[in-house]
Amino acid sequence: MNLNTKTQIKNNHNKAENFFLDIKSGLQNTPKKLSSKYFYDEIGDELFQKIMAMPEYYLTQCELDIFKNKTAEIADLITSDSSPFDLIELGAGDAMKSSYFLKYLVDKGTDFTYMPIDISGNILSILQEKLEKNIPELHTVCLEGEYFEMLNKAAALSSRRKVILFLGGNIGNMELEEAYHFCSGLKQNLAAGDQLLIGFDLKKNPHTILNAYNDKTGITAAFNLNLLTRINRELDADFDLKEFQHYQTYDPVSGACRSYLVSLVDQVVTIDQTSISFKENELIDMEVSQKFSEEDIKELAEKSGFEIKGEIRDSKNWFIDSVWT
Ligand code: AVI
Repeated sequence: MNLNTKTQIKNNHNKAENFFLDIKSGLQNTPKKLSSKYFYDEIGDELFQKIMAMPEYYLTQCELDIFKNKTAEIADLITSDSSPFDLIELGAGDAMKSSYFLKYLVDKGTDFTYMPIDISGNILSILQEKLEKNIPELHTVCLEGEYFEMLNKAAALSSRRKVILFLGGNIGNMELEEAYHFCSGLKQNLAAGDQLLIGFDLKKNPHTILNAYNDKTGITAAFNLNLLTRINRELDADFDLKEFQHYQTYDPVSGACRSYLVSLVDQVVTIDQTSISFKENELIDMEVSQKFSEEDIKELAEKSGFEIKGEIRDSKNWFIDSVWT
């Protein structure tokens, strides 16, 4: 396959079936749980763009500060081995931050292929169009699907060394045990010399963190509720959105920032042919956005078999991009 093209590789196999099974089993669980990976349909993508533009949601500005103002430092860490590489971005979204880095590498004449992986085909199409317009010299292969499945695809397409980007604090959307399994899995998928650049939102003033997920404008609430709309549309369900309310918590000791939807009444919701009962005040666990200390990051790297090669912090010292090998 010629990688010097703008390519989009999809894997829609079983996508709808997996969505149905995950949602049904999550809602039959005690406590009820939905996976935040399903937030990102077309409307979810738009709402997330709005979240990233909110003044309260500091994460984007912090990592943007790193990618805009410390680009050379990132490049020094990642391109210390001058051999050509594949730059694979997990959960690339619209690559708002990484595009500064892509432009920098292209301007320097670096030999690399950019491979964004995302579960949302919609956002990948938007990204591809944007990159074609803004960095036409960039070699891009878009991979639509789950991370590990698409990492295997990327490995099958090219045998060059890999640099993985996992930005935005996405690792925080996993429970700690899940994050450890995820990082160990990544390590097992990488060869000697491959690298991982991973973004962590740091523990900080608890008010700052809670405000980022509890905005007065209600955008984060709409982001959570949109998953119910998606389930109604795609799985023929009848959630009444007025009967659910967003509730956010932050525990500064564990660093877990969690969002829930609260059922406001006793109610029964039907999904396809399955009835799900809710008691008044019963919760659906929607998302964790884990915050980390430096020790937490070190522990996660070591436990999953990585060595920390370096790190870059934003000027407020609120966010770290850590380079692991
Ligand atoms: C994508 N992820 C890192 C976001 C976060 O901060 O956990 C998702 C998000 N949820 C609510 N606001 C933003």
